[in-house]
Amino acid sequence: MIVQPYDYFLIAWFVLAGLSTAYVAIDQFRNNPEPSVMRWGFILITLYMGPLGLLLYVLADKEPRPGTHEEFTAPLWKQGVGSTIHCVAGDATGIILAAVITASLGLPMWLDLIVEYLAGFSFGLLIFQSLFMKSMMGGTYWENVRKSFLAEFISMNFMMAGMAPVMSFLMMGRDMRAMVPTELMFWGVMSLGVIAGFATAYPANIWLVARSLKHGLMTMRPPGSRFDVKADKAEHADHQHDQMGKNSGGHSEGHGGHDMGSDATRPQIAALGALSLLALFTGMVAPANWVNMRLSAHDVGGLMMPPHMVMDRDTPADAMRDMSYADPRKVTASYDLNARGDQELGFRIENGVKIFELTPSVIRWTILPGVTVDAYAYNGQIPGPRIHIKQSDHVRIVVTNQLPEETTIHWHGLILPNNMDGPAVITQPPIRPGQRYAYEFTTTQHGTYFYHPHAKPDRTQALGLYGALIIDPTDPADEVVADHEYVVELQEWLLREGLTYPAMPMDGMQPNYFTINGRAYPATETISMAVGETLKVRFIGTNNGFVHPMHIHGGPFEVVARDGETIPASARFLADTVNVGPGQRYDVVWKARQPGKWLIHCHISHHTSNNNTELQGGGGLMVVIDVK
Ligand SMILES: [Cu+2]
Repeated sequence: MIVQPYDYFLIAWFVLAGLSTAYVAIDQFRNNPEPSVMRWGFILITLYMGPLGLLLYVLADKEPRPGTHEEFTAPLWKQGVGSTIHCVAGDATGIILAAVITASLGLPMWLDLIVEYLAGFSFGLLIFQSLFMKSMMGGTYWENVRKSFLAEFISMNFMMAGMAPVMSFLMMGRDMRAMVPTELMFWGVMSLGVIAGFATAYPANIWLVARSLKHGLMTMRPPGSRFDVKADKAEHADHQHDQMGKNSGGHSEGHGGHDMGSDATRPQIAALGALSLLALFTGMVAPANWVNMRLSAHDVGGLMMPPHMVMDRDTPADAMRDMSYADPRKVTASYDLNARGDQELGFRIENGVKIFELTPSVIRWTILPGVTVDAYAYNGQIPGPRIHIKQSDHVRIVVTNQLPEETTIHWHGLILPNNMDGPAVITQPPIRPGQRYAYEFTTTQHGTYFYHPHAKPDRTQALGLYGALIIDPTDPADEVVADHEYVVELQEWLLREGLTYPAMPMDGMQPNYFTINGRAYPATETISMAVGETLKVRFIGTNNGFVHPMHIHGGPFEVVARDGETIPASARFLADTVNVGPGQRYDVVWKARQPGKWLIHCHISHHTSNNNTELQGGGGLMVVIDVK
């Protein structure tokens, strides 16, 4: 599924890569007079480098007209391409196979790179260079290994010097789908890595091939085959050492191949070898200055980080998992503006016990016209359904975890048995995905409470898990009554590039949307009342990050309860703003003194904007009281 715009590019890229590879494969075997090892080299390279591989093939290797391959491939730059392809095809195959295996095993990134290097080098040297070339070069297998070792070593070092940082930075970058072989992003990074490796290995290959230390492109015209065409101008290519088999249609005649006959000096080879090692070391080690190379695909594979989140070489996997997006591919239902959160939750009664069901799952919720969040929600609602019970009720709340991660529920402010309190690990094992857990207690208090997860609440509550718990007193005289009642549940959201991250008060994680009861103004509800009537607002700090100074226009309100506890009449006080901190509740009674549109809003002005924009006079934490 498409998560980011570049996913479209990746799909297009791999379609092109597939078509390009098919073309190269067909053309190589039908029309190009080359030894099989080079055919496979170009086919693999085109598979890895897509249209770029095709471009290299047609520019440097594809015989333009019958009998011209020798002459066409003679220029040094083309020989360098052939030499690089020969190396990269084998090395990259080894590296990619190793990368798939190390990702599955969950090896840390630094070890991945070492295994990949060894696998790439081994595959390139032992299979692609020595095994596939033996039939053409003659000699024993181990002679071939020995003779091609140095050139392959230098080329591989430069190749990995280019490929390693691409893998490190992109796999451990924002989009860590790149660590998972079942994701297109993984293969995109591999492609880009091979392209980078090709580019860094190419200059050295030019020199190696010019100094007869490595093979370039070759022509092969077996007698009697359809390639057995007299090459008309093949003599022009005589300066190329490795125009092996030209005109003869046969195998090496000894002037190419591994009979180096190179004029390169030992100091030259040593210097190039040393430089290749330095490049290799830099490419393998330098990224560790920026990314945490100790992490593995098992730790962080598939995560997506918000832009500008602080991510450095010390950031642990746990922090990355905590701050990763709500995966849109795990969304099970979508809700538009007609859906409502905070709906009173129905129950059944068994043996005098009120039984409620809460099922957290991943949903898509509309907070504004055209603005959706991928959220964690109880029963497909944001806020979660309102549990409305009576003081002295015996309740059982059965939780079925349909989230992709662990959860628990904490009943904020309630007096209950310790093992019903909810803190994961501390009072209960977390409820794993797919598991059920029942909370059971008898309420003794009354007032405004709420529930929320206590397993990674900084992540999962920030993604939408919270709901009101309103408990009516057994003695109606204990209730502070008003003509109207409105519950305000606050929330902060971080929505970037169409993806939802858990908002947190830390760098890169600050929220940019704010909701009351799951909607941002102007999509919030309007409260209708008449002059002279009273409104009881129950403010609930269901949010995680900020103290919201909640203010009501049109005159002061009376603060009648705090944190569920009714304030004695003599101690109640007038105010026009209450600081509603995370977890806090304030019940206030406001009187409509004059007709008109009066606002309830947060007094941190940024919180009354939607991604810093204002619409119809504001945004975010704003509700209109329409007094007639
Ligand atoms: Cu605020």
